[in-house]
Amino acid sequence: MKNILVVGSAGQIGSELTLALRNIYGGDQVIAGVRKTKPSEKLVETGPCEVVDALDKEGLVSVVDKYNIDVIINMAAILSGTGEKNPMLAWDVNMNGLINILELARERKMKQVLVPSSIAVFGPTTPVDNTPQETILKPTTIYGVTKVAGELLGDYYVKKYGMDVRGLRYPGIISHETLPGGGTTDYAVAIYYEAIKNKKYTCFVNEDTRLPMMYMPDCLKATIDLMEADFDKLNYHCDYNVGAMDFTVAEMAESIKKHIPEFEISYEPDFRQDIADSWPNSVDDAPARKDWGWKPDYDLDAMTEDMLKAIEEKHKKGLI
Ligand code: AKB
Repeated sequence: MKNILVVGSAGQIGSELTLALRNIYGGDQVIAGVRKTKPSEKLVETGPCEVVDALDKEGLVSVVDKYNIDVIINMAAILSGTGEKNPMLAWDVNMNGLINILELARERKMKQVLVPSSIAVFGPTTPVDNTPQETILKPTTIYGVTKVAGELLGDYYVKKYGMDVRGLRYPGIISHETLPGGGTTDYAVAIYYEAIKNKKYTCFVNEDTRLPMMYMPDCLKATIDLMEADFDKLNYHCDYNVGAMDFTVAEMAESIKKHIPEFEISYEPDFRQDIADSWPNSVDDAPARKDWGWKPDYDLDAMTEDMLKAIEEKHKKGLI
């Protein structure tokens, strides 16, 4: 039996991951840790919710002890766009929050810690196509800097203290339950909402921008499969590349037009263009496939069909 705490449960990945874990391990076994954001009804109804701030170590300790937590998942982060507007905040949340969690896990001898990473660890000097697992990590965003440091820190706790710390380099994650906030890849979610609501979208990166992306069901599968993988089979710990699909914004627009022919797209690149340009087009995830059997299910058109259907439903119900 595991008692899992998800820090950052109200966020884009955290909200759906908490529900997916509750389906597997039982509602009472998975504690939703939320900071200021009001948790969704689904989160409140399906299991315990606690106010948790990764920067408040005492508060973390009391929740961890109350529920006998032995697995902790750190989904709290300041993403790339917000990070460039407030680098000190990104450093504080992403580094001090992480070290609080790792130290607490060490002190309480927890069974496992999940520390997410991102394609933001790569930078303009990294090979851009099929980016290898082992490559140059010289990011030019503060978010990327904290993610490289986070990978190294997690690996250090594995080596130094014999702990089980794991993590994936998430690509842009696309979903229709909870909106992402403050990331560069947020356009790949916003485009679907705007296609349903207004039949048009103005994108903040240009039409040729190609980035690695993943649909939420694959993101949940990758996360849970890595958590459940046999530790002895892992050749990496906190930095697995995971690929699913990659496409340009123009290709996304074409995929949407198959369902909404009148959809129009225009482009007004802002500061996030530079961030997107510093990240890979696609990643090589051969070690994840070999070590723990990673294999995605969704491609662009399958995802588009699903996203538009789900958002259309919300629109009809007046939820968006
Ligand atoms: C962002 O755009 O900052 C994130 C990420 C790729 O980690 N979605």
